[in-house]
Amino acid sequence: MWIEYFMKCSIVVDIDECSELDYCTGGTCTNSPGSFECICPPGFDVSSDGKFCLGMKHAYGLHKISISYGNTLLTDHNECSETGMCANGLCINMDGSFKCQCNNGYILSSTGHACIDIDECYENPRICLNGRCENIPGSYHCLCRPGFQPSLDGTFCVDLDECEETGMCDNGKCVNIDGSFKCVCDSGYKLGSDRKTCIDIDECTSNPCQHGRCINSLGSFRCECLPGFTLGQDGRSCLDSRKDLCYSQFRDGQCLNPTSMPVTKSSCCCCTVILGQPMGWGTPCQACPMQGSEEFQALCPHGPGMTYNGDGEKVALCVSHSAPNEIQ
Ligand SMILES: [Ca+2]
Ligand SMILES: [Ca+2]
Ligand SMILES: [Ca+2]
Repeated sequence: MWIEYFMKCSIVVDIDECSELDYCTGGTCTNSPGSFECICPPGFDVSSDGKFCLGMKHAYGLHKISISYGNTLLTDHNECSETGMCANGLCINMDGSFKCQCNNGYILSSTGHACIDIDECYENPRICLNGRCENIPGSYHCLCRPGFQPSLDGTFCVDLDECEETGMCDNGKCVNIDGSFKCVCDSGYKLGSDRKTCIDIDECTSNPCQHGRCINSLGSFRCECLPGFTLGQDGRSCLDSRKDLCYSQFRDGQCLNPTSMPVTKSSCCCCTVILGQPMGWGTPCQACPMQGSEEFQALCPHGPGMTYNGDGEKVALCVSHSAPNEIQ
């Protein structure tokens, strides 16, 4: 009945719906003769009958609207229900609006409808110090240079302490340096081709033992001298330095006719004049090596008549000593 009453009287008396009936609360209500227009604020939909702005009850606490629509739930337009909203983020619907809460590593696009990856490599040129930055969706990687490793938080590269690894620089000392390391090898060792182990130097390849035999050992070597020779203080030279009596004859295990002065073995035994039998030298007395033997060659490398060191005069002593025997 009351609706009919309004219709009849509208010709005469316009009702201002905007001020009298709480229509269009929260929106812009424009009264006109016999009607009105409701324009809702951005983000809010106007009800199908054009009288209300949906969802404005929350913003304004207006019970009259909810009463007018009974138990019908009135909401604003939910942008979050649309597909593709706030990609890489969380869409949060709000009365009359919405917002995108972006995931870590993402930033709001210019439209505000999506979250786009932050290119950390571009944003921060100093990122991934000592390495190369590789941008990935939502994050980035540091590809570290050789000798570096990612820092705990992964934002840059720190020196790798190679010396903490096992088996580094055996037989030497490992020295860590920025971006690398080096092995300082112990004496007698050299750096191996892998550059992280120290290997024994074979000193014998350079023939360090003069007139002796070289025996290589780990980290060192030694020279062994031939019988009758003594190793010099340098540990490398075998010297014919021992002096003892020289005998012009060695016969039946006996040494006969000694010199008056002790001489070295080569001064005695490298004689050229031998009476078909060996001479003798030393204590206990031993036979001199026979010419042509390997032992003679080692003792008298310069040949008969010359000492081990190539000195002919010293052998002359032996010659002069032997000469009378030859004459006899
Ligand atoms: Ca990124
Ligand atoms: Ca290092
Ligand atoms: Ca060695």
